[in-house]
Amino acid sequence: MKILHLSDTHIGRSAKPQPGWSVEEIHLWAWDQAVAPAMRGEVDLVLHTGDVFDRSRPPAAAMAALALRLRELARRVPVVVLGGNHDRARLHRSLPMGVPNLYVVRGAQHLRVAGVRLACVNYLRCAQAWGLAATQAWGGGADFVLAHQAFDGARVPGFSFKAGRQRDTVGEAQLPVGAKWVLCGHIHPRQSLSLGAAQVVHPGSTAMTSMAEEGQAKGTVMWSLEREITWAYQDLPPLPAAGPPKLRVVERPRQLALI
Ligand SMILES: [Mn+2]
Repeated sequence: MKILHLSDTHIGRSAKPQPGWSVEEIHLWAWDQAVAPAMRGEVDLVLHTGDVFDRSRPPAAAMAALALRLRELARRVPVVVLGGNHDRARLHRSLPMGVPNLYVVRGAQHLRVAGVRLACVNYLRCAQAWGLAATQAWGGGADFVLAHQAFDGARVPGFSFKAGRQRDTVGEAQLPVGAKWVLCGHIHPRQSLSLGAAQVVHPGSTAMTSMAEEGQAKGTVMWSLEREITWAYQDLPPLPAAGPPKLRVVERPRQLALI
């Protein structure tokens, strides 16, 4: 089976709008590119590891645009969405309710979706609290841990996270015993790191959110669960210079023939 893992879509923000593109259009375009394999029916499960929106109270237009996309996506494939530090605890209020196949994590939860066991923990400010929540979400065992944290050894330009130095940086001691794969958001340059017996995999953000991210490859991670579990980064295509596809207002139906 295939799992599409994306993260940090920060709908509603961009530090560097390009000519012909608005801030919102860049992030929605990146979203559409990121989930394209799922829309084509090529994956069995989609996992989003947090910072869906850029703010905990997103603009109404951003919520509407994403609601439309999530409904379409969840019609094709189950979707699990985790809350990041930007979403805070309000994420479930910013996403459509009652959509079959759309799972929005509240706090810490153990989910079984598409036959995969997921230990899901929304962002927490305290690594110790994260450890307790993760152990609860782990339950009797899970295939993947879903997180939105910095883990010991994660890097951003000019800085390395170290457990014990920052209150919310998670160390090996806080991982549930037996955890092998951690699918993680929060760190925008894509990277993977080893933490004891576990591998922490960050797909990174889908579009630039600050100038510090200039030049970084943006994309998602595709997981493959066959005899063994493997994963690979997927690059998003570069932003088309021509700008986003525009919706056109049709005043009279017969004008359709002219488009
Ligand atoms: Mn983020």
